[in-house]
Amino acid sequence: MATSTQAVRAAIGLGGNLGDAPATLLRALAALRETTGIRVLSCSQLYRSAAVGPAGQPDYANAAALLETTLSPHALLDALQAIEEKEGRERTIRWGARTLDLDLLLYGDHEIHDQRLIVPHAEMLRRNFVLQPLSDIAPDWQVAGDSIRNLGKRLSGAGLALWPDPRWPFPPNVLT
Ligand code: A4P
Ligand code: MG
Repeated sequence: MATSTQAVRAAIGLGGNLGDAPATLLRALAALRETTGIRVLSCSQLYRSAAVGPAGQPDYANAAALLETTLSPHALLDALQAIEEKEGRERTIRWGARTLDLDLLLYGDHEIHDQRLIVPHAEMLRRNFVLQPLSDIAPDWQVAGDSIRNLGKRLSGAGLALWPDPRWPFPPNVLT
């Protein structure tokens, strides 16, 4: 896998709305920890959010994690997609229901626009289920000239709530 020498801080979004989604997200975090070139620094609280996309889907479990990585952005995307596939992710309908979705939200201060990768993630600033979890762990990260905390406050909290699950071990702002 392509690696760069210097570690870069990256943020990812985790989501899923089929099966036991909190358990799937926990397995994804364990798989990230086991990936060479990735260190998981912290993870947000677990949220429940109303699905954005085709109607009639179950609610999502959503969370965000902060990583330190020596992988290039594209190698990191490869790693995320390999974990999605291990969890039985099938790519059929855009924004359709899925066991696991891992999005690369931020990669240092890099801006990437190519056929495989758009970073910062194209939809993140419009999504409370991304910015709220990210505010738990990276409130001061600057994106588009403002902090994640402020950007999140501008969005309505509609459709978003904490998902209390005794299996979820991450309180906000705690390094794991
Ligand atoms: N891609 C480009 N940029 C990125 C990036 N920054 N991170 C490309 C990850 N992938 C990126 O993604 C399609 C292609 O996007 C990938 O092959 C990659 O090269 P996908 O995961 O196969 O398909 P998708 O997820 O259905 O499409 P998309 O457009 O990535 O959707 P999103 O933005 O991931 O949204 N509602 C709630 N409540 N919570 C959610 O988490 N998630 C989605 C998916 C929809 N509705 C949701 C949620
Ligand atoms: Mg996606």
